[in-house]
Amino acid sequence: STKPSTNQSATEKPLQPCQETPPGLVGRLLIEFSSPMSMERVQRENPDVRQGGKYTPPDCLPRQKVAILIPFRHREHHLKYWLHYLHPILRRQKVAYGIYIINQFGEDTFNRAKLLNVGFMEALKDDEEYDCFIFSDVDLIPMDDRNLYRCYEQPRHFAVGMDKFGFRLPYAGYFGGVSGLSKSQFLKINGFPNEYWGWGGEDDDIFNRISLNGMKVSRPDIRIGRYRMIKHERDKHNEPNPQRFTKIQNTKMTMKRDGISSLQYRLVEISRQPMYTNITVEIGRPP
Ligand code: GDU
Repeated sequence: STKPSTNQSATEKPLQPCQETPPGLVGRLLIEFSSPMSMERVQRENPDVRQGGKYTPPDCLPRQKVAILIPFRHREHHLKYWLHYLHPILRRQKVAYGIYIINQFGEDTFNRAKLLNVGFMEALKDDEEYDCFIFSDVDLIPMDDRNLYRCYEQPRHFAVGMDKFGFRLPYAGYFGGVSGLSKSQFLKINGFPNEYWGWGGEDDDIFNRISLNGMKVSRPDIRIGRYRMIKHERDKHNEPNPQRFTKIQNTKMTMKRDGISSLQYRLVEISRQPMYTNITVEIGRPP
């Protein structure tokens, strides 16, 4: 006889691989941000999420282990809604996952892409079995659970139809909002750029990296890839980066030296919360 695996007792049948299309999906969802939300409620409604925001399907063997990385600073209010909506969706999607908030320490200029590079490194330190990385803004909620948060043959862009863009792609090469790369896809493009400080351009640079390395972005159907964004004022210390237009012209030259290979940061704190893992990090400031 074989040894029982961790989520199966000796008397039960061995677990089967999770189905390619999870059977319990519900399709289009009602997403709203007017009713108040609390972390206590999120915890109460998601008792099967483990400390640090981890989950493994109890009834089948998941095909991928997904780290979900959220660039973050001063958006606690949004985070509650994100966790409230995403934990049940991800559970229905039958993936093994962990949620990581990559929190930029201090008040220097925000750097989304560098935070996501840190998230990639730190998630793998936490669990070397992650083979898929999904990068999500904290204020974007999918409106359909058939938009499967996992990795694909090609780098994935999930947020194709955001409400603020009239549920359409704003331009063909758009890669912002929510995206996902397998570990090997991410390493192939040397990760994300570290040198985009402030708002804008880093998503286009990532799109360029993908194309320049012979890959092609894959996307869900526009009717399924719909998103609601929680409305907010522009944050402090994340002003539009005036260098972004020239920088995205130079991806071919910069991607080899600027990326996961050149990443430097100082960890401030890792704390395991019931619904997520918080990684606070000092990433420096623009030169
Ligand atoms: N963020 C914070 N705190 C901040 C600034 C940003 O947490 O002070 C995080 C949040 O997760 C936020 C994300 O960074 O959702 C993106 O920042 P904004 O919300 O200011 O930017 P947009 O809503 O305009 O985002 C769009 C895309 C992003 C990214 C960005 C350009 O959805 O993925 O490409 O443009 O930098």
